[in-house]
Amino acid sequence: MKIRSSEITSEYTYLSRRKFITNTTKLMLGTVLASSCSDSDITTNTQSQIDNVSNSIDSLPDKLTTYESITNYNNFYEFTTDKERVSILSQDLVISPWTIRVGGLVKNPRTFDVDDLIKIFDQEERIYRLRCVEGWSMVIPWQGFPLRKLLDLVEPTMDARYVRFETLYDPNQMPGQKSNWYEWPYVEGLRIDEAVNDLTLIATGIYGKQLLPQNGAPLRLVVPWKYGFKSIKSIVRIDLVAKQPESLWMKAAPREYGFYANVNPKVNHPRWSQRTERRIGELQRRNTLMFNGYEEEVADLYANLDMTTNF
Ligand SMILES: Nc1nc2c(c(=O)[nH]1)N[C@H]1C(S)=C(S)[C@@H](COP(=O)(O)O)O[C@H]1N2
Ligand SMILES: [Mo]
Repeated sequence: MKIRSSEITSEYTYLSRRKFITNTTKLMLGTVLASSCSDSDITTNTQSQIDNVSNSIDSLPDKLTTYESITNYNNFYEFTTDKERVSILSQDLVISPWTIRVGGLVKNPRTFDVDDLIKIFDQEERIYRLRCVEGWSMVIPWQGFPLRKLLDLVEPTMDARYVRFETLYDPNQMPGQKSNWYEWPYVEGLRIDEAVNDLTLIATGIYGKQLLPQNGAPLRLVVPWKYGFKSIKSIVRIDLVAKQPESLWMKAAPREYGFYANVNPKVNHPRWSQRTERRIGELQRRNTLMFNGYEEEVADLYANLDMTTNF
């Protein structure tokens, strides 16, 4: 009788091994492409600030969004729902010292100081599209490390099937948390195979500079094929869990926001079309791409999922 390797190792171990192989292949491809795509003036003079940036695995022909726009047009409801005021209201967030606890269904639960964590892993550059469910998008040159590397350190057990993320809860520093429109803290989740996918990043910076509070300093998730709200900011806690986590948005508007939230131009939001998007810095709207343009990398994760809904 044939035994699938997923039955004799944990799902986690199985998936990470598989993903490691694709990772190596793409890294090689990235080295060739990366040289043609750095058209930003900020990149040139700040690149030296990070000593160990490897080449992007996902270089894009799209023009980068300016540092100015990325850091001044933000969604971070813990501060305000006004995108142009997040950068002002978040300036005093204390981002150092900062600890992050990684636990739940793992063999080695650990609490990391963020400064140590950043030293453990090489920082890679990844240029990704970010598509907000509201219908705007950006192209952001992140630095960070694959979430998979962090999960490897804590060794998820056989029962771990999902990853749950939580943002800092501190209404004194985050005035938006005084509103009870939402159930704080902000929570998000991924299926474990999504979490170990090559594209899934823990970001620590943008344009070669440390992340600013408005972008989710000191550590935020980036899942480029999903709507932006999945990319949870200012994470203090990551837990491996058995059941699908319920996110803040699923609780706030269960008929509008599902768990998967994969970018899909064919599935409209109940209140607006998702067929096109406004790229910040451009005049014409663009067509929204399936999985935000990452179909090749992620479509096989959803072979058994109904793609006519977003839930
Ligand atoms: N904790 C937290 N994370 C969050 C949000 C938020 O309000 N709180 N907004 C999300 C949404 S809707 C988007 S589009 C992105 C925006 O990221 P950016 O401001 O860095 O572009 O962050 C996501 N992560
Ligand atoms: Mo968003």
